[in-house]
Amino acid sequence: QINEAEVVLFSVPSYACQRRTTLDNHNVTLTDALSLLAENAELSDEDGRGVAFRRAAAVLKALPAPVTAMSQLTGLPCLGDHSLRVIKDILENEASDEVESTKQSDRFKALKVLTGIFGVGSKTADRWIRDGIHNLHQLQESGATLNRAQQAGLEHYDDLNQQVTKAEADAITEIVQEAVVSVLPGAQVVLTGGFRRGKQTGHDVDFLITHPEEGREVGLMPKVVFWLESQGFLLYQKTTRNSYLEVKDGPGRPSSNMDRFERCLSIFKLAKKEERGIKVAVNTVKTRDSVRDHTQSETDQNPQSHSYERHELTNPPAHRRWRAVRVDLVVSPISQFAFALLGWTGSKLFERELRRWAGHEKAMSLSSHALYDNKQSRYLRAASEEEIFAHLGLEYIPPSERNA
Ligand code: DGT
Ligand code: MG
Repeated sequence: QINEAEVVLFSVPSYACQRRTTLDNHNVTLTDALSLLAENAELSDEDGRGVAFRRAAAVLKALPAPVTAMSQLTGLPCLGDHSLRVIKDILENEASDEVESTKQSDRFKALKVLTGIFGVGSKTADRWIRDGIHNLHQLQESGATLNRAQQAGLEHYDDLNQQVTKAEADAITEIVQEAVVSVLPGAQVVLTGGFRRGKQTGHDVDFLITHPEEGREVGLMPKVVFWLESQGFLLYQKTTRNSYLEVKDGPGRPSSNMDRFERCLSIFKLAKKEERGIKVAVNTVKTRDSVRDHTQSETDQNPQSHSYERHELTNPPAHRRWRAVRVDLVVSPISQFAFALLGWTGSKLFERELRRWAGHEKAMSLSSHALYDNKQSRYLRAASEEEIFAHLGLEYIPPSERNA
């Protein structure tokens, strides 16, 4: 029995963008449980419930020590009845029945497997499940029509469901840098997403590209894509105008340079570690793969190098020397760069909370393009992330502390 006087009480501000959340999470069991319920809600098209669980998990991620008693949570924000019930179950019984039964449920398992295909969202997965498709085998047998992204997603399913390491992200950074500088000297490449926040693994690698002279970035994306494609680095790519958030951008009219904001969703063909460093490594790989010149003894000598092929369902070549990796490229004009950098660094919840803070507390609209002040009816300029936090009346939080 814990004496009340010994219980550590916690206190955190209510918006995640007011808090410092490092990767040092003292409540992994609790946050994993709440994140699983969030994921299940999101996959079931219940976004409101999903956000509630994400916010609750984020509060626990920001605590300086493990939670040991419910009484410690008194007064903490964002912990609704449902989340508190889950936390209580885990503190008392080491597990939550709801979390365990969700994890075991056929529907959740099927949604996970199907949305694990690049290009497949919860709506498509739900439709397939209603047609009796619960796994990749059934999908392949069903004759369902797949778009180009989904075909690529299915083909590289195992690779794309294996976490990308920091070393792989660094190797891809070098390739992207070479591509960008070759087609536009002086252009800059920044690693964003989870890796910028200091994560050691990720589901993809995110880049933001700009040029210090406004306007020079126009037309850059197709050239970069052409360079990468001609060097054999791309297994799939689709370039789109970025339309994310613009709809919700509020009263401010979208700025005229918005249509310059381009995004390329791609799948890279990354040579495995022992193959990297060889100039035009991928082309070498291709030749070697096609002539199948590798011997069994190579496999024995270097068992780890073939770990990517394990459980290969849809793409079974025996000894590939490369793996598929999801890579996102975004090009931004320098005038919007700070907003784009802040918007693409994440975490997703941190971003959502920044926008909620801006709207609810400051009557401002924040996007990856701009910050609009509704009271002054004007856009606020910023050349750095620090300036954006200052406009928002927030203490600056560095990327490594945005892991909400
Ligand atoms: P990961 O890749 O699973 O390790 O985790 P993150 O944090 O890198 O997440 P990711 O790659 O999905 O997205 C990176 C950040 O970019 C994320 O925090 C929010 C933002 N983001 C994602 N998709 C979009 C989009 O379509 N438009 C904009 N403006 N931002 C996006
Ligand atoms: Mg990412």
